[in-house]
Amino acid sequence: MKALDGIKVLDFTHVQSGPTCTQLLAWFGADVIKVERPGVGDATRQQLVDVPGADSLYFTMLNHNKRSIELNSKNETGKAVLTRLIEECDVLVENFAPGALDRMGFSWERIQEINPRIIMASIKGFGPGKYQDCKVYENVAQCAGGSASTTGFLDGPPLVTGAQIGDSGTGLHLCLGIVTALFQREKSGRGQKVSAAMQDAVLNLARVKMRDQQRLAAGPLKEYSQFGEGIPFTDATPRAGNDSGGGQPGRILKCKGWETDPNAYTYFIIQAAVWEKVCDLIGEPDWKTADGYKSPPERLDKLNQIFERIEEWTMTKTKFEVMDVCNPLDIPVGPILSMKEIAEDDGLYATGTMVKVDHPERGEYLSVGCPIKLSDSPVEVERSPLLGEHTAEILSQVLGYSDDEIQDIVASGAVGELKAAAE
Ligand code: CAO
Repeated sequence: MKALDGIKVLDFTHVQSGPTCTQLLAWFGADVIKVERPGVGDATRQQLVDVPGADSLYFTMLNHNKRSIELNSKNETGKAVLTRLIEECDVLVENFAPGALDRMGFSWERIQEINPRIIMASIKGFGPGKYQDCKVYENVAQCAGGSASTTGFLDGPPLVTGAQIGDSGTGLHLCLGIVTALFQREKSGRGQKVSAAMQDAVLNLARVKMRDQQRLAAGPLKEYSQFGEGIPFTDATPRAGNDSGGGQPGRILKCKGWETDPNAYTYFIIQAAVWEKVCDLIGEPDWKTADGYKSPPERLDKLNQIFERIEEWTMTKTKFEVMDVCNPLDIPVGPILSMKEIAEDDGLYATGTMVKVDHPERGEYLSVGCPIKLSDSPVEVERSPLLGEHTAEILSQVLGYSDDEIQDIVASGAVGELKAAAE
């Protein structure tokens, strides 16, 4: 038994943001039915292709545990089938460009008419307002949500991050909204509309930078390195390089081998509680009691000097040796791990955080498993569906069409050619 057993999701999502959300719902046990344009499907199937003729990793890693139906939602018979799907499903998730669903004839009002219990969940780039009609991709959201202006070094341009906080971050937010709406439906008996804008999700994840924006009114941000460097603050939260975002100063420091290995670095935090242990470790025992060093506020204007001294020590160790020495002392440190190192970490496969998946077109590939572990609802990662692989079984088993009716639907051009399920 899985947490969302019995919940049917009409998955009208594409690219990354929406599929991230519906993949989580599938992992939690929902029956996720991905609706794709006949012969075309989700555009990511054919983007960033590494194995010619096979679905790309972009697609396969975002669409595990789903079923795929090919359906033309602009064809009259296709609209009738879609109406039946809306009747049958508990949740409809979509991330089309603004207005696309309305243009198909499926406004929220119409969807509610068809099924008052349905939860309709939408991702758009922006919420209501002057940018509501814009199409938006990941990096636009990172920029508009305040993340880019606060990422990077003070003397460089704004930077986007590798973590897909705009797409996958918004998908996570939407997923929580859907599960919350399902919970409320238990009492109200009604569905509702759940909306998550990518700008809002990024801003939520960059919340601490809005905290700092307001703290500027009370004077310079003393935890930022620029304070110790004597560089004046402007009226907006600046970029802070690798400074810790919180009250415990931290930096990325070089480790043994940094000259040739771009990831031979560690993150090192001088948490106040372990300051004395840090001083002993780096051979500066006097700093435990010296004026200007003994308390956290005294150290704020000399963090660069302190971290340079710590770096002299970390450069004598590999990033893993730094972990081995510091962990028993409760000094918080973390190695900068490359994707290669993560892909080779057996411990992550043991927990299901990394998985190996078989695929009929591409063979075995690595994927990231479910990062949320439920003790009573374990996740088994299954491969993504081929385009239209489940059209026939969804028409017959979920929607109850007879063989003759299915032949008529195929003849109308509303669905692609029926395929036998692949192994
Ligand atoms: N049958 C028939 N038509 C279909 C269909 C189906 N099964 N599925 C989609 N379509 C149609 C849509 O109705 C739309 O047609 P119209 O423009 O005539 O109304 C058309 O396909 C294209 O949809 P789209 O505008 O959503 O797609 P796009 O590639 O042009 O834009 C994106 C992509 C992501 C920019 C846009 O969907 C968007 O802004 N989404 C919201 C924000 C978002 O999620 N962005 C993150 C994406 S992940 O990086």
